[in-house]
Amino acid sequence: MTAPRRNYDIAELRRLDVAHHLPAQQDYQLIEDLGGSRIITAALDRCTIQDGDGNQLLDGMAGLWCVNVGYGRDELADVAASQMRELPYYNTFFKTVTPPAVLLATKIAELTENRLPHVFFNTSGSEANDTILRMVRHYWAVKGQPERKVMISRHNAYHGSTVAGVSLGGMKAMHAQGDLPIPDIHHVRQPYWFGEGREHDPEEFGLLCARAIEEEIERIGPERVAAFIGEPIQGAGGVIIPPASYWPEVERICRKHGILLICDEVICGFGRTGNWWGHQTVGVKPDMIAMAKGLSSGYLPISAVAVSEEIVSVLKTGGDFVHGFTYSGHPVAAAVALKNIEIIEREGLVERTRTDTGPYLAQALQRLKGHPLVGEVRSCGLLGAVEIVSNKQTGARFGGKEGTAGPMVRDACIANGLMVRGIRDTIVMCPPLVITHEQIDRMIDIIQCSLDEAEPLLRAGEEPAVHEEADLPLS
Ligand code: PXG
Repeated sequence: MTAPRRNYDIAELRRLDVAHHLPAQQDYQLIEDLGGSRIITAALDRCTIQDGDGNQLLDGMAGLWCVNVGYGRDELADVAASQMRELPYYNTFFKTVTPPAVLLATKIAELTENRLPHVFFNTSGSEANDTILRMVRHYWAVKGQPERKVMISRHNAYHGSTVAGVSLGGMKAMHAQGDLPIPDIHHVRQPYWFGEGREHDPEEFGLLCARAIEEEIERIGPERVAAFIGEPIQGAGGVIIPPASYWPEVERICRKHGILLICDEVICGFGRTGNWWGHQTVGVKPDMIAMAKGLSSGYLPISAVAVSEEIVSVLKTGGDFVHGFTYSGHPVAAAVALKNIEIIEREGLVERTRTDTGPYLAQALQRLKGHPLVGEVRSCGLLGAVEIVSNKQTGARFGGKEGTAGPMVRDACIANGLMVRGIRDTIVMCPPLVITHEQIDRMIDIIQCSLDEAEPLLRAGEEPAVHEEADLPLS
């Protein structure tokens, strides 16, 4: 790590932050009342970041579910600089392309074992899902079934923040702003066993949730349904790991009704669940996937949609697909993504997640199971979650209402040197794939002592002082 440390005037930056910068998914007034956001100034090693007050934080979230290879990769900086010098920009419109875009598309196709051999580039996960929505509807129109428009998704899914992303997503608080979802997007129940299915056997519950999709298809009329889209494991919804029965049944239902199956791999891709793709972990073969985040480990913004031969062969009969972005296939981002994938391969990070760190995290989480506040721990690869309850037997939440405990324990974790996310009553984690055993132990120890610290406050029924700080109003 060769980056120079800069001497920022943090107080002034916080003042300017309040005066001029509008943060993502926040209550602007709350940020002003707090005197500005926490300013993250540097990465100290692969898994540690530092804020402007000099606090060091173990990054249990890999940034925002994205820094898979960890911070401080000089190789990625070098490849970006050399591509910028050679060709900083060119586009993929009007019969042109650049070498990194072609090579990255080829590499992604290879990572899907050539089952999804065609790749369209964008810059964010949201844009990838916008591309999917337009491409799916256009595909059916070209195929002579323009009435197949309906996309089925799940409540509490996260597919992004653009109009299509929010609409495909199932976040009520996001739908409430901007008059969304757009027409012909339907949402069905999520396979959240701990939150919504404990009266059932988990595998039965998985089948029940999958069949909710079929019921919706029958209600709408199969001839009107274009596709089902889902995250193999819901991330922003609270690391919801479906029972093993769920996804194979979803696939069976999609195939039976001739509906496209789409996986949003924005979080689950690039080794996160112990395979290259989350869909491999849950055992299905989608027709299209969206990817972003781990594609470049967040070093530069880039996303992609990988598409089956069948879909592209139909699109080829439809003339121009009039869709594309200025930065589709950006050569610098593509060069960084290629090098990032090379690092994941060279260091065996997918296998390490599957056979070493993933199982180690699963075992370490077991230490929290006996805590009086912990209702369930779950993990898959290096995605983990801890459910916080007031009553272990009944699973009741604090104050009789959902949503206060996660952000409170999260704040305690940050104060204790660990960055995690608090989503409703869940603490979730998604560390860099290079995290060590020692760091996993430290992460679990900090969560444990933060639960201890939060318990008396939660039991006293106190409103958490900063309960909404830095958390999505996801519901
Ligand atoms: N799909 C999935 C599965 C995601 O997790 C997106 C699409 C959108 O990606 P972009 O690059 O457009 O942000 C995401 C992003 C959270 C949180 O609160 C999660 C995401 C974004 C912002 C906040 O955990 N995931």
